[in-house]
Order: sequence, then C-alpha cells, then structure tokens
Amino acid sequence: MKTISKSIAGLLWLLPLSSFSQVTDRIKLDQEGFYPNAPKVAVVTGDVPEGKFYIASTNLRDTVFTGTLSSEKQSAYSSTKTKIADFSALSKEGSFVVCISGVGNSYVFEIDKNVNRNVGKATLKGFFYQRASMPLEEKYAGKWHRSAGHPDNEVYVHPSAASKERPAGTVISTPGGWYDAGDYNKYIVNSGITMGTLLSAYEDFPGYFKNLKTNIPESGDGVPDILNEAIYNLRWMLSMQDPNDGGVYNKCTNAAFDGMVMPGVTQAKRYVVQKGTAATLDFAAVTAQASRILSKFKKELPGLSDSCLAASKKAWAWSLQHPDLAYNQNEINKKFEPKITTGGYGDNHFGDEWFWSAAELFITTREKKYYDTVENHLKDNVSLPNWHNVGMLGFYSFLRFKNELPSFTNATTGFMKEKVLTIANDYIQHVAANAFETVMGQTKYDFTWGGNSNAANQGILLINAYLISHDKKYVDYALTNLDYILGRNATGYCFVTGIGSKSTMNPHHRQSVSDGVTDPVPGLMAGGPNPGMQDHCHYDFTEPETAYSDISCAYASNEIAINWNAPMVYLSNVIEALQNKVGY
Ligand code: 9MR
Repeated sequence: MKTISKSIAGLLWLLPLSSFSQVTDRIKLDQEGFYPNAPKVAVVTGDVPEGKFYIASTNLRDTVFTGTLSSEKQSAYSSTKTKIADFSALSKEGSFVVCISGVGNSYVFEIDKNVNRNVGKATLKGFFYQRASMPLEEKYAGKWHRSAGHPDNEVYVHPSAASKERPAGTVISTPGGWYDAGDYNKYIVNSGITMGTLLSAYEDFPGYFKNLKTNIPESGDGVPDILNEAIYNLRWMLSMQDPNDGGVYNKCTNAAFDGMVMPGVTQAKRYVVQKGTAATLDFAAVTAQASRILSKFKKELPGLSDSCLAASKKAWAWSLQHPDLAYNQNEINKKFEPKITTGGYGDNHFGDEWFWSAAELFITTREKKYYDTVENHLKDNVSLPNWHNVGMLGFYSFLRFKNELPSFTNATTGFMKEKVLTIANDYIQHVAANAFETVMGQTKYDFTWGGNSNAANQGILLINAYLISHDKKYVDYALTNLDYILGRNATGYCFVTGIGSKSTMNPHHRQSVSDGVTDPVPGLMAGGPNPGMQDHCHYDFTEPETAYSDISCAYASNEIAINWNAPMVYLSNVIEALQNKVGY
C-alpha cells in the first residue's frame, strides 16, 4: 500500500490544517493517478466539516494545490453522500495525497505522463495467467508460476453434441485457450466478445500495441503481444469447430465446476457440448476479424490467416443451416447424461450475432452477401455490448474501416456514426448529476453481474465517439470510467488485482484461492457491485453501487472473467495510446 510515512508525521504542522495524519478510504480516487493535463477528481464521502481540500506532497511538506469542495450530492444508488474535489488545474508531476481536514489523507496517487501504462500492461498480462494446457514458468509468471492445468487433449463428445461422424464418446483434442473466469471451463460465446474486444484494440491502435510487451513466451517473435495472447485462444477456438460440418461446440467443460483447487488437480472428464448458433456465429466473427489482422503477419504465422478465413466461412455456412439453434442447458439436461451444470452462456436472440459476423466477414472479404445481412439487421436495437449482445462490435468495425469500404456503404456507416454519437452524448449529459461524476452508474442497471465491464465498455463506446468525431471531450468522459474502476466509486476499491492501494484481494478465482500465494493473481478485474448477490455470501453493503464483497465466496461480485478484463485492456491501453494526442 502506498501511504505516507509515519516518520514524517511531525511535519504535519507545515500544512495549513492540522488533522491530516490518518489515511482514509473515504476519499475515493483513481488509485493509480492522473495525467498532468487531464481532468482530476477525487470524491469524499460522508459528513465533511470543512469546505476546503489540499493536494500535498507525500511527505506532507508542501501543499501544491488548494481547492474548494463542491456542495453535497446524494447518490441515487446508495445512501452515500459525496462532495467533489476537482483539482484538474494541478499539472505538476509527482506523487501526492488529497488532504481534507476532519477526514484524513487519501492513498498516494501519481501525476504522470504514463500513469496508465502499468494497468494497461497488467490487465493484458492477466490473460496469460488464464492460459490452459501450458505451464506458466516462473520467468513469465513470477510467484504465480504453476503447472499446465487441464491438457484438454482427451475431450469427450457429449451426447448433446453427437453427430454421425462424431458419435457420443468420441475423443477429440481441444487444448489451450484461456480459462473463462474463476472456473476452469472454456466457453466459445464468451470468447467471442473477449476476442473481438482485444482484436479491436489492436486494429484501432496498432502502433501503440506494437510496442507493448508483456513478458510472455512469444514476446519478441515479431508479432505484437496483444496478438500473441489472442492467438493462444484463437488456436483453441479453431479446435472447437467440427471439421465435418463447420458447427462450433458451445464449450469445453467439466460436467460440474471444479472445487477451489489449482487447475488440473481434479481429473474430471472434459466434454464438448452441443453446437449452437451463437457460438458458431461468434466464432465466425472472431475468425474473420483475426484473418484480416493476421494477413499482415503471414511470414511469422504462415497459413493462420487463411485457415481463419476458411473456418469463418464454414461456420457461416453451418449457421445458415441452423439459424436459430439456442444452447439451452436445462433442456439438454432433461435429455442427456452426464448433466452439465457449468456456465451456460445460453443466448436465444441471434440478430446481433448475425449482424456482427456478417460485418466482420464483409469487411474482410468485401463479398456482397455478407453486406446484405448487415443491412437486414442494421436497424435492430443496438446497445452496450456484453457476451450475449454483440451487435455494437460490428458498428465499431465498420466505423474503423469506413474510409476504406466501398461507397455504397456510406449511408450505413453514417447511420452507425449517428447511433454511437447519440449514445455517447446521452452518457455525457448525465455525468454532472452523478454523485461520483462518472459515466458509470447512470442507471441502477449498470450495477449487475460483471457491472465493471459495463463501465469499461461505456468507456470503449466513448473512445469510438472520439475516433469518429475527434472531439477530446469523449476521452475525458471515458477517463471518468477508468477512474471509477480504479477507485473513484462508492466501494472505494480499485477493482484490478495488484493495482492501486486498496484493491481486490480475494477474488473468486480458483488459482488465487489455492496457490498459497497471499497476493491474488495480478491484472484481473473483479465483476464489481451487484445487488443481485446471487452467491448468497456475506455482504456488508447491499445497495446497487455498494453491493460488493471482497471474499472469494462472492462470485456474483468478486469473480473475474475474460470478457470483463478485455474491455479494461482496451480502455486502459487506449487512453494511454491517446494521451499525447489529446494533450494530457
Ligand atoms: O457473466 C455471466 C453473467 O452475465 C450471468 O448472469 C452469470 C449467470 O449465468 O454467468 C456469468 O458468467 C459466468 C459463466 O457462466 C461461468 N464462468 C464464470 C462467469 C462469470 O461469473
């Protein structure tokens, strides 16, 4: 924890007020810190006797900024009362604390040109720690090194997935990929949005990511590490396609969740289960996008780009034959043994998956038939992405390529542009009324299972608004949500493990629970406040924005997951990539 040293307590009299000796978590702020010329806000909660706040050096010798707290705000989503300390005008680089008389000192934060470099790298590295089927050697994984976990080279075709060529019990091999979350199963649907988000980060900022190294075994192979990491999961995804018909299995899974043990300790049988339209179309989208990105790396990765495109087209063809096949675990369990009780990722609305996969296939191939599907679904409802709602990813990709696409797409990209800007402008309008002045938390529905990924995904939407408008204000607002995740929220937690002063310590993450290392595996973002509390564990606070419990039992608020980490990788790195350009 970064706090002021006790030995300098005697210097407190040098400050204009005298009661600064206590570090308090009542002052909520981005625990990493701020860019010199970016907005800077801390939020103090509860009763505050004084109207002034000070920014001081960590030895409390120098007051570098004095400001006035805002009037009191009542949060709409908990009983929390706040006052805002805005010190945007302070641009001096260094380490500082916020001091408020009668309240105490905040955690130490930095003002620095590259303040989000650490969190950007760490959240990408987080994916490495989720890798299945390969040992994590100490030279890459440090104290979190471990053995390979599930080899997944002997995986059984579950009766729900039986086909003529692959009857139930057929053994196939689907090694590699990332464990989904705190559990050790691997799900195609959730890989879909995760991969789309990571690949889009690269496509939006290839220059930045070219130089981002995460110390993984592939580092230095001529391929950017964000792609190296994504390719590890891509190769697994490719193994989940039935080569006989192009359909893609929903997941590679145990029948039931493993206990809270290290990966590979239990030797439970692994299964691939029923193919589905969502899984197959998500797969088609990811492989189409990967194909065009990897076409630039044909020397380093011979054949991979072409294999991806062939796989994508085959998945599309299967989907045309099975346009509406939901993965419904309850129904499957009525018919087949063993019953499968791991995560469902069951989705039964496929318009968005049709749209996204058609968009990626069209951008990669320019074939008109895919564009027709884009047009058919263009006016469907589109909203913030999550694992079962991926249409917006197609908007982002189209907008990324709008200047390279044929002119007959102009009206379509124009429509998409308006839509993204409309949502972004709506977000912005409500920030002033929010007790933490963040985009996150404008409705109580932001606080849900994995709600922190809503914050990160709203940030991505705002970045897209910036990319199409070049209006810097959208980056400023995206930053409010990065701040939210890193501590400017009603819980006062920084939700990324290993980052900040008071961060998630006990995620629902089997390796972190069972590896004997005190610190959790780093770079992983907890789901965050979720008043649903479906885990029925102990919660000290239960209101929408405070229902977070940093105990490993609490999987509904304190699990980690690849589809939540990916937008945090995007947001933290892309803000870092943009900071110079927007004058931070
Ligand atoms: O993120 C998923 C969330 O939207 C659902 O409400 C929840 C219950 O179905 O499942 C979440 O996903 C979990 C998945 O099913 C299994 N691995 C862990 C995921 C995160 O909790």
